[in-house]
Amino acid sequence: MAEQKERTFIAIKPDGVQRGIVGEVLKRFEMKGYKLVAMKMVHASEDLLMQHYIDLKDRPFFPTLIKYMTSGPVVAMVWEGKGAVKTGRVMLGETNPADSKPGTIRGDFCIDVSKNIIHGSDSVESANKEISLWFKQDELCSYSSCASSWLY
Ligand code: IDP
Ligand code: MG
Repeated sequence: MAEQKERTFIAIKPDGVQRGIVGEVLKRFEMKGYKLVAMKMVHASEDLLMQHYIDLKDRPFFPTLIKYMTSGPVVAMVWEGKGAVKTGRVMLGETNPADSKPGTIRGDFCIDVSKNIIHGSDSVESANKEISLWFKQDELCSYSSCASSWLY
């Protein structure tokens, strides 16, 4: 049962919001069978993004990345289910859309690494960190999904 409670943090970046890809992303995660436990639109602060991307602070593209991510609202979400972190990353595709296979979100909807439309946690540990950074505990909804017995 515990493995079905794995959570990942997914965020549609400002370009994904502007380009109208929010519904498509929601659809893919819903159709897969993952459970939406939190979602909000937020124009994130530089401070929040610096914390979110702290591991990349010494990379040459860091300032551009922060500027990109603060350039407009993002749609932040938490999805729950077995293998949500790893499978979520597979659904996203590679960091560089050029290396992403068709059928993945980045493979289907974007071209350049600097505008790759979506974020997904890369481990359970970073998912937990990111979820607590972006969401307050009371923003995470607790409910049972009627689909769960048909998925597991
Ligand atoms: P990830 O988003 O697939 O986990 P990371 O290596 O964690 O990839 O990088 C975070 C984000 O930084 C990427 O999604 C992308 O938006 C941006 N990024 C990564 N590498 C480059 C680059 O070489 N140039 C510009 N932006 C980059
Ligand atoms: Mg990453």
